[in-house]
Amino acid sequence: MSEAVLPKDFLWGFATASYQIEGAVHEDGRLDSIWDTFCRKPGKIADGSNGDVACDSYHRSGDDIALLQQCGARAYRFSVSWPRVIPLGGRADPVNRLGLSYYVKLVDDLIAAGIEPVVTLYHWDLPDALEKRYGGLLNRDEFVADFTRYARVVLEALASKVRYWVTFNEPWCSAILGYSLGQFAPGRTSDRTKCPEGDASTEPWIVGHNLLIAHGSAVKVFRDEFKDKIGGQIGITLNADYAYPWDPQDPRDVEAAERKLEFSMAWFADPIYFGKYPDSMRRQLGARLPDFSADEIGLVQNSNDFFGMNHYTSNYVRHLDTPPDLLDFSGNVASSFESKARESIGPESQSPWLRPNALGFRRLLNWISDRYGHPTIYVTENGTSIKGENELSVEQMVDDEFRATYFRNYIQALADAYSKDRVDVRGYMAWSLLDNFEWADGYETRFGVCYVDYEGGQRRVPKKSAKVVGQTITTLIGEAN
Ligand code: GBH
Repeated sequence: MSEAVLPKDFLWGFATASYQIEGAVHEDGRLDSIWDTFCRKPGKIADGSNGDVACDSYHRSGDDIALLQQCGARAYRFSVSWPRVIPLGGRADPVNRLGLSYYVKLVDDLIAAGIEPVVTLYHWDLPDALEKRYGGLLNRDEFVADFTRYARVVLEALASKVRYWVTFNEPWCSAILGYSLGQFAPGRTSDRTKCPEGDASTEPWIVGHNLLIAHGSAVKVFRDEFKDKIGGQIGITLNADYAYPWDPQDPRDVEAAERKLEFSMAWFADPIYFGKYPDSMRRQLGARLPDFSADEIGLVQNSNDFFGMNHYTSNYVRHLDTPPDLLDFSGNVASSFESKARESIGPESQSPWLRPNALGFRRLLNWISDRYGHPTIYVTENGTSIKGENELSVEQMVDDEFRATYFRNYIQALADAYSKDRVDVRGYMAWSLLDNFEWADGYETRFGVCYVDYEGGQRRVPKKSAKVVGQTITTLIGEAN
C-alpha cells in the first residue's frame, strides 16, 4: 500500500461538453445553437465538419456511463445544452420537457452507477435565437435575465440530485475567441476578412462583463432557492495558461508574465474575489472595460463556492516596449514556447497552442491559491492532443503513451501542489472522456482517453491513458495496491 498523498474523498473523473459529444441537434425539439450556425459558415471549421452527430451521446449515454465505470471514475462533468432545454432560449419561451428529461435520466443513471455528476450550465452553445433576437452575450439585460431563467429551469429539475455546479465554462474563450479573434461562435471580430461585423476593441470586454453578471445572478438563484435541497456548491470555471517570464532576470518580463495571468485568470477571478477588475487591465483598457454598478458587484463579489480551473499549457512571456495595440487582449506581451536561455516549454502536440509543461500547472495552482486566499479548487479540465494521432491505426491510437505521460506528470504536479504547497485542490476532471468535436479544429484533433470511431458505428475503445488517469490518482489517494 502506497502512502496517501491526496485526500480520501478526492473527486476525480472525466469531462465532456454538450455540443462536442451529443449530436442529435434537431431531435426532440432542440433548435440551433450559435455553434450550429457557425459551423455552416464556410472556412470556420478545419475539416468542414459540425456537431450534427459528434459522438452521438444523446443516444448513447449508457455507453458513456459504462466507459466511466470501466475507467473507475468517481465523477463525470458534462454540460447542459441550453437550446435542448429552452430551444428558443428566452425567459418567455417554452421549456422543452423532452430535452430536459435527457439530463434528468443522465443524472439518475450516473447516480445509480455511483458516479457524481458535475454539471456545467453553459459550455458555449447559446440558443441561436437569442443571438438573432438581441445580439446574445452582448446584450447585458436580456442575456442576464434569460440565462437566469434557464439556470432556474435546470436547477428545478436537477438540484435535488446534483451537488456540483459550474455556471460558465471559460468566459475568456467566449469573449476573446468569439468576439476578438472570431475563431469561435459567433465569430465576431474587427478582421473584416473574417466577419462583416464586430469590434474587437470593445466587445470582448462587454461580453466578459455580462458573463460575470449572469454568473452572479445564477449563483444568487442557486443560493436563495436551491442550495438547501442537498447542499451543493456552485462556481465558475476559468482557464489560463501559466506564464513564465521569458527572461527571469528582467523585472519587465516578470511583470509581463504577471500581467498576462491578470488578463486571463484575474479578469474574471478578481471581480469575484475582490470586487474589481485588475489594475493592469483598467490601466490599459480604460473606459473600454465596463464599470460595475453597486448592484452588479453585489451579485459578482463572493459568488464562488469553489474555484473551477481549466488548464492545459504554459508559455514564456516577454514584455513589449511599444504601446499596447487597441485590439490587444493579453496585457501587451509576446508569448513563446522558448525562453531567452533557449529552454523549450515542452514537446509539440496536435494543437498549436498546447505543449505539456506540468510544472506550470503546479505554479498556476499556487498562483491562484496565493492570490485568492487559498480557495477550494476543482480542476474541471486538463488534457492533451497528440501530434499526428488521427493518422494512426486504432491499435496505435489506443497506445497513447504521450497522453499517458502527460496525465502522470500533471497529476503528480497537482499532488505536489496539494501535499507540499498546501493548495486546497479537491478534484480533477481529465479532458476528455471521449474523442469529440474539437470546435474550430473539427474531428482531426483528438483529446479523448477513449477512442471514438465516428465512421464505424461510434465504437468506443479506452486508450492506455484512460487507465493511467485512474491508476495514478487512486495510487495517490492511497487506494491502489
Ligand atoms: C478547453 O479550452 C475547452 O473547454 C474544451 O471544450 C476543449 O475541447 C478543450 O479545451 C481542448 O481544446 O487560438 O492560440 O489564441 C481550452 C482553452 C484556450 C484552448 C484558448 C485554445 C486558443 C489559443 N483554450 N486556446 S489561440
